[in-house]
Amino acid sequence: MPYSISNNELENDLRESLIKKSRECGFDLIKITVPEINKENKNYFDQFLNKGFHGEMVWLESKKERRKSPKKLWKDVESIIMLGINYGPNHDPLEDLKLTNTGNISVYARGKDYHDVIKKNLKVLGRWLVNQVDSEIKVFVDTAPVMEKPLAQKAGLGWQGKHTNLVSREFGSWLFLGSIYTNIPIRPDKEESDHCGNCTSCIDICPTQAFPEPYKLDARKCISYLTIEHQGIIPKNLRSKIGNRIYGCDDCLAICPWNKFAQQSKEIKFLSRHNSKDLSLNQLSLLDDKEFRLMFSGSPIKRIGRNRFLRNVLIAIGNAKSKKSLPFIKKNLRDESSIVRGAAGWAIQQILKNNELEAVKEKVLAAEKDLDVRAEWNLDQ
Ligand code: B12
Ligand code: SF4
Ligand code: SF4
Repeated sequence: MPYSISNNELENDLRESLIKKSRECGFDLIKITVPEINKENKNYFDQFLNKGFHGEMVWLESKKERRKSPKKLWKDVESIIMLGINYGPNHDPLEDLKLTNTGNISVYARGKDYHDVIKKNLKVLGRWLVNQVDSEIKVFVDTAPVMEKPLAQKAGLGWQGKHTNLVSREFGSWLFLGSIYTNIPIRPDKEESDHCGNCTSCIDICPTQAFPEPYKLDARKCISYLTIEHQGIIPKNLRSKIGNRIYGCDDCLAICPWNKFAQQSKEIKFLSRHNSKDLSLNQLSLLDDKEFRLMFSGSPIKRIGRNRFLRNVLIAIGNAKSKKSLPFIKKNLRDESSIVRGAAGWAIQQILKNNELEAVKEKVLAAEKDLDVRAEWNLDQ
């Protein structure tokens, strides 16, 4: 029997059923809010763009009005149902940074692509809602112009910590977000308040000092941006800070003291599909396009493509400084992609001493006449 939400008692029934159904659909948290972004968040977002902190992510700017105003994205929206799925790891990801010859993939990207998993769950829940109440819905996860973190805080799922991500009392830093926009008004939940206190752990641990101030991120310096969103060569001054992180970064998330409440994810699709042997940096540096696509099919990593991925792997190889990697680097000095050759040129310089470098330099450069490698070795400057 469909619900009518014209009186409180029936609305309470609907809320209870919605919460129950959201659990069946795999969500760990659900709260409801009004379709408005707080004024301060809108101002902070404008400041972020004006300072150029978004770097190459021009899509943040191009749809900024829709991002700042849910009604501009969909004029009929009356309520936003914010949902969270816990993707908590089974161990401390900071430990993986010690395995310098192994590529470190951030926790969110170790399993199946969360966009696909969450979108599917959102659609099932949304369809269920439409069957209960005469309504329309739209579902979003990550890629639409939706300010998910401010909306999640407004709904009460958690608060935006000084690292700018949403922290949950129940799940710490490890929560993916998704939303269902609906044209029915549902009583909103209470906004969550900030519980960071005097803590500055996330700011202090950041390898690239990407936070100019608490709660503000200069994405251009963030390893997550550099290894995932940034398309060209990675600025030289930041390469050594990247360590073995070949896709994303978790340091500011992992250090948060609220993770003492974190729990391992129940969603098996988020379990890591790789073991450390698969992620040997030298082996990864051999992947051609077909092998890359096969290895990362269904994973968010596939999105950045083989060349950007190899660029990251070669930078990590340079940071590991193992002479065993030399043949792998040399092979990549001849790669078809200029960003791969450039990263290989940088990596070899991290491993060979100046006199050793001299010995191979002329040989490699004479054979290749490669502008990218020449530029890396400062020969044309
Ligand atoms: C662009 C983007 C990125 C960019 C920029 C990140 C950023 N912090 O802006 C990059 C590529 C760097 C990135 C990295 C990551 N991302 Co991302 N990303 C997004 C995306 C698409 C948009 C975020 C956005 O609008 N940024 C613009 C800035 C201005 O907004 P903001 O971060 O909310 O900034 C607010 C605060 O800074 C605050 N503020 C500013 N100044 C001040 C001052 C004071 C005093 C106060 C109180 C507040 C305050 O106001 C700002 C506006 O609301 C969202 C999905 C979505 N549609 O929302 C996912 C999303 C934020 N990313 C996510 C994840 C998981 C990550 C990574 C952890 C992935 C990884 N392991 O590598 C890292 C974390 C890095 C970090 N410390 O933020 C999740 C976060 C989930 C959560 N629990 O919060 C999201 C929500 C995707 C999802 N659906 O789950 N991401
Ligand atoms: S994800 Fe890494 S690089 Fe980015 S802000 Fe957090 S600690 Fe810094
Ligand atoms: S590490 Fe500390 S400052 Fe950063 S989000 Fe967690 S509680 Fe807040």
